[in-house]
Amino acid sequence: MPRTVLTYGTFDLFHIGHLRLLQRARGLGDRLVVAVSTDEFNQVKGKRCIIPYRQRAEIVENIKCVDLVIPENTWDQKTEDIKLHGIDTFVMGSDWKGKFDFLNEFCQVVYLERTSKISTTDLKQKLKSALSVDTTQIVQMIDILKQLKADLE
Ligand code: C2G
Repeated sequence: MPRTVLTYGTFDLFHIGHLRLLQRARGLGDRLVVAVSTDEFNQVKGKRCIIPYRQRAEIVENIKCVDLVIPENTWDQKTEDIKLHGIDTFVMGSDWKGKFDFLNEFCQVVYLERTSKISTTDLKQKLKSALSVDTTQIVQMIDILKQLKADLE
């Protein structure tokens, strides 16, 4: 009997950590179902995404090791999803260790070690610092340009 694996995530600014998690999850079975958190549900989780749900779902859908993408709308849908899709193994990254042990009643629960040194939060931070320019510098530049213009007149 083919084994079906299920995992959940936001997958915002898709990176190597996400890819490795999906590849290893798929390696635990023959078919991989991925529930991608909707933008509305992320608000419930206190997360604001850069990439909107439709695009995150399309990106995950087109990852080779992914067989089906479903929306994640609530915390409580997991038991229903497990029954609906005939799930054998539920997988999450180690940052969720122990949080979903209650699902052992319905299927095997596996936590996979996170990929180190990469996260969406870090990427956002790096982008922010790269984009944040020092306002005093801007003011100085404007002064120099004004002076230059005055000199040229
Ligand atoms: N992940 C990983 N290594 C990283 C970053 C993330 O293995 N460096 C894993 C996470 O552990 C998770 C998956 O990639 O299993 C998706 O991560 P997120 O998009 O951050 O998912 P999250 O917002 O935590 O959503 O109901 C559960 C939630 O929807 C999980």
